[in-house]
Amino acid sequence: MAEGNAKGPLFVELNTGAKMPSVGLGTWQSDPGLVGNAVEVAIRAGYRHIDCARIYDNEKEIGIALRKLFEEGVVKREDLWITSKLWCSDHAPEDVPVALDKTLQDLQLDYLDLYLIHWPMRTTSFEDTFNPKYFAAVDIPTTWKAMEGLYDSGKARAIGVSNFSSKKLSDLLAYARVPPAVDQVECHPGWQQTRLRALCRAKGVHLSAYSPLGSPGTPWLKSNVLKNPVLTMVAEKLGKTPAQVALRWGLQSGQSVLPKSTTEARIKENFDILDWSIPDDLFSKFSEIEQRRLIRADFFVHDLSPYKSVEELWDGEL
Ligand code: NDP
Ligand code: 1BO
Repeated sequence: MAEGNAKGPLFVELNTGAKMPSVGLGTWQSDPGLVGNAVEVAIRAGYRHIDCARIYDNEKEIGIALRKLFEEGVVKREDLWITSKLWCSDHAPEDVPVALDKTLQDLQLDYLDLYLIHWPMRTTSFEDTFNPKYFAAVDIPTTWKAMEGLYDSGKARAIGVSNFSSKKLSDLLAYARVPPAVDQVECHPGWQQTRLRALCRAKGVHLSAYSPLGSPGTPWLKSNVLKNPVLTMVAEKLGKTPAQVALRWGLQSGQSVLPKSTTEARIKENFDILDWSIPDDLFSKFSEIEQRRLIRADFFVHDLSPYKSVEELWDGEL
C-alpha cells in the first residue's frame, strides 16, 4: 500500500508495519570515489532510502558519507531507511550473522532497516564468486531461519528476499515463521512482473523495483527501455524525462523504485516524481510495451550450479 501527499516523501507500508520511503538510491556499479558523494547529494536532495549490498564493494564509503551527514546534523539515523543484502557466499546459517555484522561495520550502523537474501543461489567463495567450481546447493529454508534470527535480534528490522520468482516466493511463504517483507526484483516498463506483482499483492509482500530505468549503463544488457516509444511519447506530453516517467510508472503501480545514479543532476531529476502523476489514458498505454527480462543471470547457470538453465532459475518467468 502506498501513501503520501502531493509533495514530499512517499512511503510504502511493509507487513512489519514499517514505512519504507518509496524512492531509494541504488548503489550497484556506483564506483568508489563517486558513491559517497552520490549518497550525500541524494540525502541533501530529500532521499531517505539507500539500497546497498556487500557485493557492491562500496559499503565502507557509504558508511563514511552517512557518518558525515549524521555528524553535520543533516539527517538522523532514524529518518533513514538502509537496505543491504546477504551475498551468495554467506548462506550457511553460521555465516549469516557474520555477514550482517560486516555490513553493519562497513556502513557504521548498528541496525539495518531491511536485509535481503540477494539471490536464491549459493557459492562457497566471495572473491571468485562467479566461478562455477564454487557453486553449491541452495538451502533457502536453513538460510531463512538464520535471517529470522537476525530479525529477532533487532539488527535487521525487516527481512526479505531478492530475485525470487513467484514459485520460490510461494515456497518460502509456506514455511516462513517471519514472512518476507519484500521481494526486490527487476521491474520497469519493459519487464513489468505482472504475475509476481499479483502474488505479492495477494500475500502482503512488497515488490521493490530494481533497475527501474532498465539499467541503461550496464552495456551487456543492451537496454533500450528509456527509448521505448510509449515512454518518450508520455514524457513529451507531460513535459518530463523518460527516466521520470519510468519511475513514476513504478510508483503508480505500487512498487518502490531504486534508481542508481552518481550524477548530481540525475539524482535530483529521479527524485522529482512525487508531485505529479501519469493520467489514466496514458498509463494504460504501458500494457502495450513488449516485455523482456534484462537480468537473466546466465552467470549462475552451469552444469555445476543448482540451476542448469535460466528457466530453472526463474521457474519459467522469462
Ligand atoms: P537503473 O535502472 O537504476 O539505471 C542506472 C543507470 O541509469 C546508470 O547508468 C545511470 O547513470 C543511468 N541514469 C540514472 N538516472 C538517469 C536519468 N535520469 N536519465 C538517464 N540515465 C540515468 O539500474 P541499476 O541496475 O543500477 O538498478 C538500480 C539499483 O537497483 C542498483 O543500483 C541496486 O541498488 C539495485 N539492484 C539490485 C539488484 C539485485 O539483484 N537485488 C540487481 C540490480 C540492481 P549515471 O550513474 O551515470 O547517472
Ligand atoms: C550480480 C548482480 C547483482 C546486482 O545486485
